[in-house]
Amino acid sequence: MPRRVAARSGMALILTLAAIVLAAGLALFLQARAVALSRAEQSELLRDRLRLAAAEAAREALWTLASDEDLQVDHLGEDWASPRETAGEDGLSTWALVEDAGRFFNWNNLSVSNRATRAPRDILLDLMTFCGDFTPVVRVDALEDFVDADGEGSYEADFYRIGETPFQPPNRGLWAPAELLRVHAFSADLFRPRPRSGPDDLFGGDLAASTVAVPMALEAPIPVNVNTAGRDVLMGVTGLQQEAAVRAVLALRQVQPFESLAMMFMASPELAAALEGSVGTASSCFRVRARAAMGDVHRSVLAWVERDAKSGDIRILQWVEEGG
Ligand SMILES: [Ca+2]
Ligand SMILES: [Ca+2]
Repeated sequence: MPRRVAARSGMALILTLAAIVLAAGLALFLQARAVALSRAEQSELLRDRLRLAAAEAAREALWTLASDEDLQVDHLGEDWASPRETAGEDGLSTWALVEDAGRFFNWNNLSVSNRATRAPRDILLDLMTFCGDFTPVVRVDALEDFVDADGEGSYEADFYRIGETPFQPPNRGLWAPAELLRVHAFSADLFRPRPRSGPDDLFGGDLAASTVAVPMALEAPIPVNVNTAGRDVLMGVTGLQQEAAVRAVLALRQVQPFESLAMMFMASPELAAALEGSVGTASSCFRVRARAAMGDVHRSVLAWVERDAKSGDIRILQWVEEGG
């Protein structure tokens, strides 16, 4: 029956054609999938490579910090304080920077007190005023209760139990500056850079650039380092009446870093007395930021470390990796 054979042949042909089309489609699909997979694998490999390169850049920067020959004095002219950059032929670049905590005011200083002439809260009140916040008292009170160990105060557990999202204040130091936004009366606006009307603008300080949250339990406030702190921080620590003294400190340390507080006492007895217990000439906590990039992919590391004042040994307090 030729017709049936013909029909079968036709059917067979259609099936064969369909199979070929399907096979071709499958091959294309598999090929596309293989390319996609290998791209994913490649970018995974690149991210891993950048993560390692960023960690390595941070490690090298910390190595320089540990090799600091003078642990009694820390200033911006020392090797560890310079940013480090590398650029490989394959397009992989790294960058790392070590900064001492003494360059900034540590928010967590509010969790402890000492017998300093200027209490951490007084310093913070002046620093915030200097940064253009003219009603800092409520914020400083709230932060103090947030980070201090006890539960006595106006802004403790009872205060946060009401409201839309009740929570328990931690009664410990902040682990990251972002935690500040949970503290009553703090908002992101406080940390936005503001235009400064001039170099002598008395209320033009930059709060975000002047403060850190050192993730470490404290026995005493971390002192501000007179050799590394910027003008804004020094203005806060000395109080707003001491502008001339701050200018003198900045000028003197340009010539030679302060090797001891006695040296600062000779330069300005009044200032040295006002700052007793709040400042130092060396630092023990440091922040390292490192980044590795290739094209538009990067990985970064932010770490906090503590350096032993005698041996120079470095202990990692916090290590955070990020990437994009
Ligand atoms: Ca040093
Ligand atoms: Ca508390």
